[in-house]
Formats: sequence, C-alpha cells, structure tokens
Amino acid sequence: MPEFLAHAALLPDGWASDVLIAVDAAGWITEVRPGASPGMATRLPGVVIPGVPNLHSHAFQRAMAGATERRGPEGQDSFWSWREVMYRFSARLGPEEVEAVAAQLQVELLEWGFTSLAEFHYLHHAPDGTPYADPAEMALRQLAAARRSGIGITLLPVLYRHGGIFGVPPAPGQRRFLHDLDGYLRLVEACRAAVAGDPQMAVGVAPHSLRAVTPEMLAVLAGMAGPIHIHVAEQPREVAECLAATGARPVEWLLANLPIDARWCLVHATHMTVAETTGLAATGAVAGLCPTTEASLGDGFFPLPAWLAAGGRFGIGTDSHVGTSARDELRLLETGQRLLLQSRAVTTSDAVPHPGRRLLEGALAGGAQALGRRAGAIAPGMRGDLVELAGDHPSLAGHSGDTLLDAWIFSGQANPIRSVFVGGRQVVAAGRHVMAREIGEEFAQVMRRLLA
Ligand code: NGQ
Ligand code: ZN
Repeated sequence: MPEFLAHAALLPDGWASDVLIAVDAAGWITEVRPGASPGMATRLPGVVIPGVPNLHSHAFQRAMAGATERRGPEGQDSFWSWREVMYRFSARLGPEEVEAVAAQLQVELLEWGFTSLAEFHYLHHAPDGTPYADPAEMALRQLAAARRSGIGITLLPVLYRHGGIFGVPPAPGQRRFLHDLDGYLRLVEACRAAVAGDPQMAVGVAPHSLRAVTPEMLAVLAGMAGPIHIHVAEQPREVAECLAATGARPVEWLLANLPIDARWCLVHATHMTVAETTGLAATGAVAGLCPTTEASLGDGFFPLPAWLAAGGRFGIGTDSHVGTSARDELRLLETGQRLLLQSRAVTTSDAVPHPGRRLLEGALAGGAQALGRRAGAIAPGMRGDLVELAGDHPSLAGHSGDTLLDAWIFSGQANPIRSVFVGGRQVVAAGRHVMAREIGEEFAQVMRRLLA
C-alpha cells in the first residue's frame, strides 16, 4: 500500500505542507494528513497537485498533428477542408497503428500532467466500413494502450450514423465510423464488459454531434448511464445548418429537446448566444474546452466570462493533440480570452484572484465530472492521481502556493513535472514516462510507415 509524503500539496481547502497521502492497493486515497513526519513514506520533495483529467481525445489524430498545415484547394484552409484531410489520413490506420499511436499519446499526456483521459472513439471499422472480426477491436485497442501507459480512461464509444442535421446520408470518408443503433448498443455492452471491475476504467456514451445522429437516437442515448459527451456548435456552419433544419441553434435545440444535466459534457460549445450560455450553465453540464485544437482549427472563442459568471463548469481536453500539455491548454484558455477582450487575469474572482489556481481547480472538478471518475482532488475516496512539480525547476524556483501555479501555467517552455502517479502507481519518474522508450520506438516505426 503506497504512502507518500508531499513537501507541499494542494488540498481541497488549500495549500498544506508535509502531507501524508496513503493510497490502497486498488488505487484509492485512504488518508490525507498534513503536518506528518516521514516514517516509511516515499518522499515527494516538490509541490503535489491532483492529476488533471483530459476530457476530450481522438487518439488517432496524434499521428497527424503537424501534418495538415497546408493551404487548401479552396485557396484558404478551413475546419471543413482539415476534416477531409483527417478522413483520408484515418484510412491508413489499422488496429495495430491505433494502439501504438494511442500509447504514445498517453505517455505524452502523462508526462505533461494529465492522469486520465476521455477517449471519444469513433474509428470503429475497417477502411471500407466492414466491421472487424471482433466489432469492438478498435475500442479494445484504446483500453490496451491505457493498460500499458497506466493512464486512467473513460472510453466513450461514439454513435455516428449520418452526415448532417438531421439524417443527411453519410459521406464515403465517414464509412469507418458508422453504426445502426443496435450495433452501437452491442459495442457499448462489449466495452462495459471489458472494463468491469477495473477502477482505472469507465465507459460512457457519445452521440458524435447533431450532424451524425437523429433526435430518436439522442433520446435513447440520453436515457443510458453517463457520462454523455457530444460535440456541439464548434463552427458557425453547424449553427447555420441547425437553424435551417430545425429553426433552433445547436445548444438551443439540445436544451429544448433533451434532459441536459450534470451527466453531460458539451464539447466546444463555442458559438452560443447569451441565453444559450446562461441556460446551459444552469444545467450543471460541463463545457469541454480544447483550446489548442480550437485555435488550430480556427473555431472561435468560447464565451468564458459569461459562462463563469453564470456558474458554468468547464474542463479541458487536447482533442486533436496538436498540444499534449495540461499547462498549455490552461494557458491558452486564459490568454486567448486576453487577446479577445484586451484584458488580463480573466479567469479569476474576488475569492480566487490568481488565474492559475482558478483554471486548475475548475479543470480538475469539471474534468472529473465529465469522466465520471472520482478524481481531481487529493482527498480520501478519490483516485490516487498525483502530479509532482519540481519546486527547484528554473521556471518555478522561489515561488510557492498560488504564484507557483501561475508560474507553472503562464511562464516558460520547459516541463517542470518530475513525477506522476495514477491510482498510486508511478508512471513518470524524473520527468520521463517509465515506458517512454519502448512505446516511443514502436510509435516512430508506425509513423515512418504512415508518412512514407
Ligand atoms: C472529430 N474533431 O470528430 O474528430 C471532430 C471533427 C466533425 C473536432 N471537432 C469532425 N475537433 O466534427 O465532424
Ligand atoms: Zn472532438
């Protein structure tokens, strides 16, 4: 049964020193005691914070990060031309490639402070759309990668049926993603069976977007055990198509037609009116914000100040994985708003005047809620997901408490994360994932094949 003694740690009611953290064999925190003496505990001489849940990932897209930066045929590139490139690229990936890419991604996420991941998984079938011999093969590869990397995972098998709102036929590039409702429900069952009894893993459901399912399908999924994730209102074109088809904007339609509540995570939710923003915030649903991907794809700015003023919950995800760092997502979430509003320290309140603390605590609570994982706080009953920042790292030296979080999030390019534990098990030591080398070599081989 691992025991740690943190020199300093961020607890639910604030900073504490010499904190004993005991974790049981199943990975749950059993005791947290500040002012403890070391005894036999493993010493963590740095500053320990809860590991950050990553609430949105398409793992396979890690293999195309950096490979889509090109002017498109229409003169300018866009989200929609990027999507065509993504479809073509995804056709090259089979089960082995998907597992190797996912494992490398998870290694990077762990090294940069994420300890759990919501995998929004829709690359289900062979390139021509035929199911694999085991229709759950690709989903099981995500779990296999997570078992190797040690990251906690909430697998979200995605229901994808159509190519536009509501019931537009799918395009050929979408063949690999498609299910009918029965096939989808069988996949969810298979995923649930595969994670049963494993406290590191959970399964939720995910209608891909209003563009990919029907209202009837949404009603069925809304009645299932959560979490429930859906992409929504990421691009103005989706808003326009939804208005044309239904007379309502996407978030407006969801609020009017489904029992949106705290089980839901609405990914992006970029384009909302004030009424949609306050209406959605009041449901307790989490806004799944993916700042580096949203910047990369030219999505626009999430209405963060209005969302926070309405008591809205948020978490962060790395989505297409052009970034893989919790620090960078939090940094851009705040600095993007600064560019937009010509202001500073946007994500703050009278009670929490430091943006680093407000951003981190928001992403911990919202991320844990969106993953359905008892995590995101160093407290008994939570997962033993811990990140140790090296207090003597040049980007943190001399800082402590909330200003240390600000220094971590808002300054420097190097990575001051020294060690990472998931469910009490060490996965990063001296800044490196314990399997970085072998997983990295396999990934490099796959990438040479893919990009050849
Ligand atoms: C996806 N990704 O499913 O991978 C989406 C693009 C779509 C992001 N939105 C495709 N970042 O929304 O149709
Ligand atoms: Zn996405």
